[in-house]
Amino acid sequence: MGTRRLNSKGSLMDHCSDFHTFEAKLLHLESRPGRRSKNSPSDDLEFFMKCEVHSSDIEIFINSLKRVADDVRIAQDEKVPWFPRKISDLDKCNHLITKYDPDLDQDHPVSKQTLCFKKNIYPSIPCSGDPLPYVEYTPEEVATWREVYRTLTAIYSSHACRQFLEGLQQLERECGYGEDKIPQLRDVSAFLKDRTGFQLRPVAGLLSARDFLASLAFRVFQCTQYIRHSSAPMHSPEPDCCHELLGHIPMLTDREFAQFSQEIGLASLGASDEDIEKLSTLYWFTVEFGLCKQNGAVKAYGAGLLSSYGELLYALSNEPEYKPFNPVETAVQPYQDQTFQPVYFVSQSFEDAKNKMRQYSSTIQKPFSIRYDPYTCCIEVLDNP
Ligand code: HBI
Ligand code: NLE
Ligand code: FE
Repeated sequence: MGTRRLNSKGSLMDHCSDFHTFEAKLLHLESRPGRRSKNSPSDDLEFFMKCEVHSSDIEIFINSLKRVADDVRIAQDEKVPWFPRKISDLDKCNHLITKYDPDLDQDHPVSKQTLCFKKNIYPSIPCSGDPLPYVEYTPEEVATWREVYRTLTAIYSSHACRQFLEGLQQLERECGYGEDKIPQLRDVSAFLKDRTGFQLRPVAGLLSARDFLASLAFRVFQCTQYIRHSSAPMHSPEPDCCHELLGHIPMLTDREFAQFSQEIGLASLGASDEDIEKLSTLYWFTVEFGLCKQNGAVKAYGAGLLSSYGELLYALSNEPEYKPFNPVETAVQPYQDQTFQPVYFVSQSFEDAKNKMRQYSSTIQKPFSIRYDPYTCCIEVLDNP
């Protein structure tokens, strides 16, 4: 995004098509008598405009404006995309993206409750500080949870990494996890906050990668609260509460993994669109679909695997391709968000993944550096000299 001020030659209307073509958002428009004709202002007006366009269009937009404007400038202070600096700023990080519109795509089964969440209850998402809403799930929804829980827990001991198994055990002992009821985000959030400082926030569906990653910087995990349709319990292309509660939450009870997740979030703050795309791909192949070596065997730690019986079996069969986790390569690997991944990345250990990610993040170019203050939960921005 950029901001320009221009002092237009000729008629304002002559130049509107540029604004239209680049979908420029007009932030300010002012006209005043031209300096050379104080006596007859209406004949010669100067226009000052301030607008925003997408960063990828800036150069070409500026060039076309320069043909008609005396003075075109990029506002220095707005070159860096906006990012949250305190936890309450996350109230502005809830831009949903629609991959599926259930009204248009009849093949994608979603439960009635999902539609209700998406259409009515949210997006009046609770603000930071509000108690998380309790949800009454229908008997059919609880039956779906039971089936997912039973089938997955039957294979976790051979397929899941050690940290996941320990986390799930704690949740079963101390947070009411079990097949008979869907855990409530409010209870799980309180439990997690005690362990690793992570807290949950309900969200109505897939968020933009920038918003989703930004919340991780504050140890806030944005969670869907509705459940997949009963006709497809073994795999859902989009996140649902089975994915969040079974895939992500046990991992987020682990201190090292919590740190890893937060660091991806911190790296994303104020990053360019291209860097967000790469970080989001790295998140995808680690937090969502990562594999790691443990005692000589390959185990799953990615939440997208640990919440999908179908993909968990597939990922640890000899069908898919494995590559060693290496951020520079992994960041540009195309990924699949509708069905199983064709390739998975294997880390030597979490520590190794964390060190490699840290090294990678330090190469992301930003005109400032940041520090997270855990006492105030605020981001301190330090200008680079
Ligand atoms: N939104 N609610 C939600 N949950 C996710 O897991 C999620 C998202 N938006 C983007 C996203 N994941 C991916 O782009 C990650 O790779 C960041
Ligand atoms: N495929 C996963 C599941 O079925 O639980 C969800 C993935 C969300 C990124
Ligand atoms: Fe996820």
